Amino acid sequence: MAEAGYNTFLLRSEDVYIDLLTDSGTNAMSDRQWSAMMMGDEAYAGARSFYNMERAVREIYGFKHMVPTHQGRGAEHLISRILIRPGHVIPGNMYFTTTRVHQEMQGGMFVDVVIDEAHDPAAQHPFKGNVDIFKLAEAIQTYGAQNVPYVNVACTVNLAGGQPVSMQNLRDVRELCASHGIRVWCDATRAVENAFFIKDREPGYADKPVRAILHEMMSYFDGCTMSAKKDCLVNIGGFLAMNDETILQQAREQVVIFEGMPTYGGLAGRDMEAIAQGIYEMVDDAYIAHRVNQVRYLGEQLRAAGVPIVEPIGGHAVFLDARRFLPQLDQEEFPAQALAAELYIDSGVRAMERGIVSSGRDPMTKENRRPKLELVRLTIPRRVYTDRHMDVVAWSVKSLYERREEIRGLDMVYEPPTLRFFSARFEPQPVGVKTLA
Ligand code: P70
Repeated sequence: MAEAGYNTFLLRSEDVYIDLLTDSGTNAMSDRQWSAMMMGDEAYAGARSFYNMERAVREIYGFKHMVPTHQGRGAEHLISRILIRPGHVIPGNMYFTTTRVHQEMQGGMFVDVVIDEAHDPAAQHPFKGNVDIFKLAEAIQTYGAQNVPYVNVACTVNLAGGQPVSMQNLRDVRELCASHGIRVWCDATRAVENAFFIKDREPGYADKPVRAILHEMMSYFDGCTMSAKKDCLVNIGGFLAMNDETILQQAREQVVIFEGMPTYGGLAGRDMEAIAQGIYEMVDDAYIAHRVNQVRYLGEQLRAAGVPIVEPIGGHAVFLDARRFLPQLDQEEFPAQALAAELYIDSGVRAMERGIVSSGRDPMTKENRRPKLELVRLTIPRRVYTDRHMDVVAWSVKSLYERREEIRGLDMVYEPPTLRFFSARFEPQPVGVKTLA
């Protein structure tokens, strides 16, 4: 851990026992996906594999057009370049790191319009990722509809703890935006998990297949950015999907500069085959129920032991609430970073900080942003681990909780200029610097 600068991103995976850093690209592919990969058409242009992926996106998501990208941030880059101009404001249901960076790089500003409950780890709400319609209306009024190129709605909301958005909320957002002529874009990275929560929690959806729920969700959007590395059960890939042909045209113009031809966007033909097959597998009701319930299985064990976690338990990860876990530490002593490091030292389980380090600095004031949520994310890859692995993780977290008073804070000794969490380095605070309360 010392060699890795107390940053779990800097560990070698060989040195990790159970890897819960992320569910991104860490999925196990099925026999059908592997065999589809053997059929990859590696033509430079117009590959059959592109048309297979396009067909899957049309059928399952329902958007007319699709441009592949190397991963989600590639799609974010394209849509930000196409729609955002300096001075624009992009309301969204909580920030996501890469999404916001691309908005800011185009001279835009992200405005948070998620409901207040999303920022409170203990608040109980079945759809904690919902957009606050009043906050959104206020933002449109304050900045003027002409300065809002689109509203970006993530389903589920990663940094709120994998929390879903309700179908009713999507309808309400659509209606409000339509009345102002504003587009609505989806970050569909984990939309299948969101669809499962709608089935589970929203009246009228219990008997509908997840596939139909996802399709209805997407019908309220003009398009989506997608990191296929999550829901689509692959190791690499993404896409930008839309109905509008002008945006398609612009996306095709941009993608050749940054990713590759519009029929491969930085992906190999075989990658597009694996995504196409994964898109059909991800909406299997039994699969997605198992996936979300495995996350719940880990979360329930921690909750039963009194460990502070974000509730309700989300779709892709269990989030430890580092503020309540380590109340002796100030946020500037990086409690979530310190807790993730301790977990690795205890059991070789790798988690990820999602707090003040991830949040970065305000581009204007250069001060640390101090997010309300100071979390450690235990992210479950799809189709990789058994519930026995989850038992080991629960055991280790519980043992840390029992000796939580001993855990010290960190000092940041190297800070890169952007997306600092990926490569920042830390050192434990010297003993005696801070006396424990
Ligand atoms: C994670 C990954 C990626 C992601 C996402 C949402 C809701 C877009 C993207 C970008 C990887 C990650 C990214 C930044 C910091 C830490 C980890 N999330 N929207 O582990 O997609 O990675 O394919 O470019 O969650 O949560 P991509």
